[in-house]
Amino acid sequence: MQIEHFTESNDIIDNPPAIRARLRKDGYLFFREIFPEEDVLTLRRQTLELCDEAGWIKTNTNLMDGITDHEPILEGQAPWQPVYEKLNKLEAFHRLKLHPGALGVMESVFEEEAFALPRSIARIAFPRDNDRITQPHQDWYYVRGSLETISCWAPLGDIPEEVGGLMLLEGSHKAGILPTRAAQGPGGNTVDVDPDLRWLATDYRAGDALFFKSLTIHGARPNQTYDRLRLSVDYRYVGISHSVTADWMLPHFSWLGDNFSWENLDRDWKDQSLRRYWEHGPKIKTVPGYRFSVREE
Ligand SMILES: O=C(O)CCC(=O)C(=O)O
Repeated sequence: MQIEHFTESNDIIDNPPAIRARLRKDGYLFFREIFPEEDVLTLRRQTLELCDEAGWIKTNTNLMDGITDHEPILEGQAPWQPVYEKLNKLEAFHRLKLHPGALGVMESVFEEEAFALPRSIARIAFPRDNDRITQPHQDWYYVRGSLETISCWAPLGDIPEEVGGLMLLEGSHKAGILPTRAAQGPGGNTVDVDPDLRWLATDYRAGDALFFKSLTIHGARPNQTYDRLRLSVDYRYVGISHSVTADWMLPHFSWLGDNFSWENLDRDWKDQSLRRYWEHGPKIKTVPGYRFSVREE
């Protein structure tokens, strides 16, 4: 499959009309250095420490290289759950999405205050598992609420092309809401892809952020290495006047029970302004819960 590179939008970051026009045209915005590299690498280290505790990191290797010799584990599976619970307890994981760099871009897009959906998502994608990577899909299927919701995908550390990362189908948001069908991998669904459109990706670096519309088709690129974990986060944003699906006010995998409740996850947080930040800011409207069926459960 031919994959070309994203257009970088750093040159228009201070030009909100140009940002909106590009998002409308291409269905995505890609920026270098939106998040501070140091914050991203701290979160990478903390995540890899959890992987190490779980026995997923190869002994006598540099932790920050994220080298594994463990059999692949897919999100949702039993051994993944305690790791993800601990990851969800990390303040840095939830704080990153509130960085002014990302919020600033979102305010340019929405032309009003931006709201980061409380649910944060992290991916620990194993090598040697390419039959179960995220298949091409539209986030609308999972997120609902406002059709204008923007997803932000960010690498936790450098992700060279051979390690994979996210690829996106340029201009695919113009096709409307597409029918889904069951597929392997995170999310468990896929859509048909217009062969006339171009797949885009890049050599990701710590601090990069890829923003895209809820109808823009995207999926994971295969991890062609034998031993490198691919770590990333994905966050969602709306304008403060938009609506959010009630489910997205809850942690990711909240359907597994109390371990994935805010009461459990944010109990020991030191930063009180981060803890349930949506309860002390302007109120966001919610719409009834929609929960897709999770095949990995
Ligand atoms: O990182 C992945 O494999 C999936 C991410 C994704 O689909 C998203 O950010 O919407």
